[in-house]
Amino acid sequence: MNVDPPSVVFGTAGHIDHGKTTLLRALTGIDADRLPEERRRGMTIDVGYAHLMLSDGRVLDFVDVPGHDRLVGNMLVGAGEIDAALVVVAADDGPRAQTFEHLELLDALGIRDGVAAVTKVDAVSPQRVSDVHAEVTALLRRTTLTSAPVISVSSVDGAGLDELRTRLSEVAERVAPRLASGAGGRLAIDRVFAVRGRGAVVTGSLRGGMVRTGDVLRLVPGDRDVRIREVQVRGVTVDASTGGRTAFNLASIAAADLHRGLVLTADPSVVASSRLLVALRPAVTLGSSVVSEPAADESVRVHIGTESVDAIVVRGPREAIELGDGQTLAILRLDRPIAVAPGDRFVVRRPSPAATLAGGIVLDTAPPRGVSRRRLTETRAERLRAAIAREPREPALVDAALVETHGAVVRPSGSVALAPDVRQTAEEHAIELVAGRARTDPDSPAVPLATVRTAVAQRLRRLVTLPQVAADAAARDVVDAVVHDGRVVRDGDQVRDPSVESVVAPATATAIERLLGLLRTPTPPGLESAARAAGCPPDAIRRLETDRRIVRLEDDLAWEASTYRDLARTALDMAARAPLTPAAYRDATGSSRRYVMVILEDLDRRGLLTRTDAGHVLGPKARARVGQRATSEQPAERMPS
Ligand SMILES: Nc1nc2c(ncn2[C@@H]2O[C@H](COP(=O)(O)OP(=O)(O)OP(=O)(O)O)[C@@H](O)[C@H]2O)c(=O)[nH]1
Ligand SMILES: [Mg+2]
Repeated sequence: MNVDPPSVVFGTAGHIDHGKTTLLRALTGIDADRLPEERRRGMTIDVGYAHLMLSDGRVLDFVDVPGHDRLVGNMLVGAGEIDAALVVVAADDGPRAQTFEHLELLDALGIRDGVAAVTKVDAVSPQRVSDVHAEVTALLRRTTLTSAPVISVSSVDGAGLDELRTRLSEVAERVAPRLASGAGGRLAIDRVFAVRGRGAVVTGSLRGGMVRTGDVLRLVPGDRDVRIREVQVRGVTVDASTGGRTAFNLASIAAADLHRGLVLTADPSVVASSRLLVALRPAVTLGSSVVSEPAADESVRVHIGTESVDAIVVRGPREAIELGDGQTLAILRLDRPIAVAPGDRFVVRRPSPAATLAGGIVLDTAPPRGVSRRRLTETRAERLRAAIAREPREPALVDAALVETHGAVVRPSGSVALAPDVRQTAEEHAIELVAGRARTDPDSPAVPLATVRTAVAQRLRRLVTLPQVAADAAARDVVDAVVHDGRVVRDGDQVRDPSVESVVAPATATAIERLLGLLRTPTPPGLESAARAAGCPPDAIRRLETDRRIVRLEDDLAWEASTYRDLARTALDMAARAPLTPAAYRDATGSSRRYVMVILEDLDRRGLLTRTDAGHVLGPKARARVGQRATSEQPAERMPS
């Protein structure tokens, strides 16, 4: 397969008419102003694209943006998909409003790599060039682009272009290793075309992994599967793209169903969400306007990837947490769900009067609700932020930090990851429950497994936000763990404290066994007289009943549990074949009418049998069970082909 390494994408930035598009044309020979209106008016309106083939075969991609102050939204579409910046300042004009504004936005997005070009040096004096050069250097110092080199160029006579190419190439070399790995390809759509006879084509900057022809990607939001019919990189059909400017021809989806801002991805961490836990950093102010941080519950516009959406910054008491570096925690409540993943960078702007308020990074795309919100402490938030900002990203660290802040995370498989402190509390609860029984009731220290699991599940749901099914699964796991490491001993479907065996009064244990022996028959004696004969105290009988070791259907009538189960199974087996009469059941079990009537009534009541004139037939509950068994046990040759 013939694939190139991922290319670094540079985004232009700078004031209107400062020569961004002209510089790209001089560097690459490509006119990024492709719209007729752009060519007519000599200005960039929407994002444009160009690329530069270096002498060593590497390719640099460029996203060109408009400098017009009213088109800052389009500037942010471009800036949302770049790895590095090409900041352009005209030598005649010097830094102007959108120079400041674009630098603020790049800073908010955390763009640290790039080059600045002072253009139009052919039109001014050398002194002017060196003044503007110094001004630009000083400006960059105040932003994340603090170490970007400043190069003086002329797109008219070509002065400085070789040096600019060299610097761009150096930046690309430094940035490229960051692009190599990822959890799966991801392309934020910036353009959509309907191509006659071929369907929908989308373009964007691919990141995070390779995408091949024939791959199926998820379209987010919507979670629709979309097959990649064809991959193009800079207009050439290829087997796969590893990253950089990429176009996909998509099968079985109409262009009308696609738009800028949607994401195509194989990365499972990209989800549709409208509620995000984020770390915000106040925007740097380079222009004259002084801007305050977004106030709590202030309406703002959030720009993320090629998407933008209205949002509210929520900073409730739980989120009132200061992180390091002047960052603060907040919840962004978006107007609608957008595609987002932990680690995504974004810009928060105030629509009117227009201002950049903050930059930020997404920490959690499904922040805790309910009791788990209590877990959001400064330590945990900072640990999560550090794990997400770390380069290269260690998914295991991020995952551990998320489990820590939520307390419990349900995996796609249905299993539950518990934070260490939650697991410990749950384990201690199980152990204490069993030990408590040994203390308060030494004669009968065993606790049914089901009782312990239920108690642990309840405890878990008081500690962390978990659906019941997940809490049950987690509780099962916790009890298994304490059994496994010997802190609780399991006997069949009962558990007991490891220390109690010797503590049980032997006399009581013998009495219990004797009573169970007496009840291990289809026709047990009266319970009261049997207990007396066995020497079994009343509280031991109650315990046998709650622990389901006996089945008590009347005050004075009980069977040993497994004996009763056998009798019930016989009834159901017979009823499955033909309506079951009390007489036939009595004969089959060697019982008497008094006993079988009690059992049949019990089975009727539980829906396992239904009484008809002809006899008892399988009830709704039993039919459901038989049905399940029949499906799962159906032999393969009888499966419809
Ligand atoms: N003399 C001279 N003129 C230049 C140079 N670079 C650009 N220009 C002129 O400056 C004008 C604006 O150039 P563009 O490249 O369209 O500027 P831009 O930054 O892309 O503008 P927007 O896309 O609208 O933000 C054009 O008339 C160019 O010919 C240069 O190096 N020297
Ligand atoms: Mg332009």
